[in-house]
Amino acid sequence: MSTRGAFIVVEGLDRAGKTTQVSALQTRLENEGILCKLLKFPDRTTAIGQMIDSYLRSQSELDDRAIHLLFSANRWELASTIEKLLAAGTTVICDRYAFSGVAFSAAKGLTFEWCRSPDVSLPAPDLTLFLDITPEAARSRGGYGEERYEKEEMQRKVREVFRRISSELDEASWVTIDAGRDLDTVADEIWSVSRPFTKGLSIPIQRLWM
Ligand code: Z5A
Repeated sequence: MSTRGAFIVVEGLDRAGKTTQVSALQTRLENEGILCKLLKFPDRTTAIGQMIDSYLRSQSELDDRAIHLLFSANRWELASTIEKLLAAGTTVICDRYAFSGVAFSAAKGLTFEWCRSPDVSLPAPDLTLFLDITPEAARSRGGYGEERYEKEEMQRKVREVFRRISSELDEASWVTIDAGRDLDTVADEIWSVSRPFTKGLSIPIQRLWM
């Protein structure tokens, strides 16, 4: 098999610096001449994404299971695009993915197994970088905002579910990064962990939770 691009996901709590760090990683990849594409979930630009956006802003109400399935459908909308990009040799960087889906819905009380099921067999990340930050440190970055889940108690529960997710995954594909440090230190660690993956992979695209 010829080489393909790597699928790198950045996960973490609110204010952990995901958006800042995916952008820094994209810049480093481009500077090295590595083809890359940056994606973000939820993708609020699609019809499904607009329903999610309205829910997150508390402009609409939805059953917990219904919103969970919409978040998953939002990923399935882009699954074939991700596969095509990887097959074409492009490194795909993704700001949040299915792990956030499980973490936030399970934190609300839905069962872990039920939360995972709609995302089973999505393209699996080759590497997930979990930006870990304490709720206290996150608060010091400007406090929680206006959106539905931006509350300290919710973020604490989400952090616990992320711990469970990481304990059940292959250690080589899930790397926890201390995101409470300064921006450049975090960016340097992300780069050193990601770099080997960006040379191209010769294994087939893996399937999530299979
Ligand atoms: N959600 C879900 O329920 N189910 C799903 O399936 C998915 C998501 C995919 C929206 O996500 C919500 O959807 C989210 C999970 C749920 N709810 N919550 N919480 P989103 O990704 O659109 O929004 P977000 O995660 O809340 O993004 P955010 O607030 O923008 O956080 P961030 O991207 O991690 O941080 P940032 O924007 O890069 O940085 C935040 C601030 O900190 C900013 O001022 C930076 O300049 C500063 N910063 C960043 N790094 C540092 C360092 N190292 N030191 C100091 N200051 C820093």
